[in-house]
Amino acid sequence: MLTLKVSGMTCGHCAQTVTKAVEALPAVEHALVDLKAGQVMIEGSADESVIRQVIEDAGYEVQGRA
Ligand SMILES: [Cu+2]
Repeated sequence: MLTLKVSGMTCGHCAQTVTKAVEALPAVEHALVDLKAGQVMIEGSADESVIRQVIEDAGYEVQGRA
């Protein structure tokens, strides 16, 4: 499992947007956003760089691994 620190997620809508964007990747099995912690947990075999790009494209900033 990969956990990334993501800034800019402030509400349930943000969490849903990020979850949907990441789960749209075929190699991602499951994504879970922890709003309070500002983290996204990802299960699957997708490349970290691809996941980061998808989150950035959705309008949020990836700060690194949690
Ligand atoms: Cu929001």
